Amino acid sequence: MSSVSSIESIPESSSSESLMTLEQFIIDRHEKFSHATGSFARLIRDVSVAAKIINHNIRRAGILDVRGETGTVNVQDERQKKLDWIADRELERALRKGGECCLVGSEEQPETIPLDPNREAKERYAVFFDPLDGSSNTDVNASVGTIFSVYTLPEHVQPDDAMDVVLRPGREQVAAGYVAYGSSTMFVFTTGDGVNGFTLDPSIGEFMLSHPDLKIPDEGRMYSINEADIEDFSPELRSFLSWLKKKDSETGARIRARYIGSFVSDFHRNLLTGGLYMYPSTADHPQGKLRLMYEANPMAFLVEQAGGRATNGHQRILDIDPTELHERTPLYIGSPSLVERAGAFLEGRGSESSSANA
Ligand code: P6P
Repeated sequence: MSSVSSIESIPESSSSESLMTLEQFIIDRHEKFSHATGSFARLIRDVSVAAKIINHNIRRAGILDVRGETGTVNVQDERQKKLDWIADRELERALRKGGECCLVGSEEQPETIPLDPNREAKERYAVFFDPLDGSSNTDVNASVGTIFSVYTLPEHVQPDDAMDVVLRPGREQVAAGYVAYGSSTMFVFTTGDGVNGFTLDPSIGEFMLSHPDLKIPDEGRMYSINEADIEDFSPELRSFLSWLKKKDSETGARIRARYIGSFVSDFHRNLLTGGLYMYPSTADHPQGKLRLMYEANPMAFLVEQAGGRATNGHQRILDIDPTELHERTPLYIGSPSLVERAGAFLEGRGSESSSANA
């Protein structure tokens, strides 16, 4: 007969014993979701199923023939990676088969795509997504991500209505999230009631609640920007970058630069440790590079739910009225103190001699 102590020393075979799955979480919080309908729970499940399939392909990129390019150029005039195409296919397929979504808008598709829900869905969800952000990293085994944004179409809006009717300001989102395919695979999302992070347990194929109620630190330890473009930056932005590089007058500490060419990964690290991601207007991208509908808006919703800020340098991202599916925006997103400081500098109110807490 084994003694109790020896039984207690047996390690858990997976996280299932101690943590809650994504599906259990959604059911458990059902009544708390601002969109507490079974239809919404199924929609989030559909996105998570696509995430697991995308993860499966990414984790075997060197074995499966999924690296490299498709040989086509997407609507962004970017050479499409095979994994871009796979991720786009899996998200659209999961949402079409799930039957809860009536419209998708993808970075990889020129126009929005009306889907015919296979049953009379109580809610008419529209999902916008960047299927694989930072995909240039996939061939060099660096982190990438998926970003999604969820709206309910107003009664008067039909899925095949004109863009300026279908596209709503980010403040009208009912959910948003991302999947970070990093050293582990994480599913992080909000429904307007805080931000929660789930880590994929490959041994059971479930996303397990590992980061409940995420809040971004007010101060930042990292800043992310491609300083190769510094000659394109405004004098105000260059002044802000000089201020960022100063040692803290009291602690002597310095903020660190981290820029890995994947918005999701830079954003995720800044969300957990505090920090600021910036993609300003540049010569190659006068309107900024990040797309409003499926990159800036969902991450702005998330970061505000976690206590952070997101602006285009002057205006709250979530208040921008979109007119095109693929429109871009300058983006400053992360810890509130850093986003607000960036805004002060960009509006000529910053001083390089001011201390971090001034
Ligand atoms: P650059 C990836 O293409 C992306 O949209 C973001 O994920 C990333 O932060 C940025 O572009 C990198 O752009 O111009 O610095 O190479």
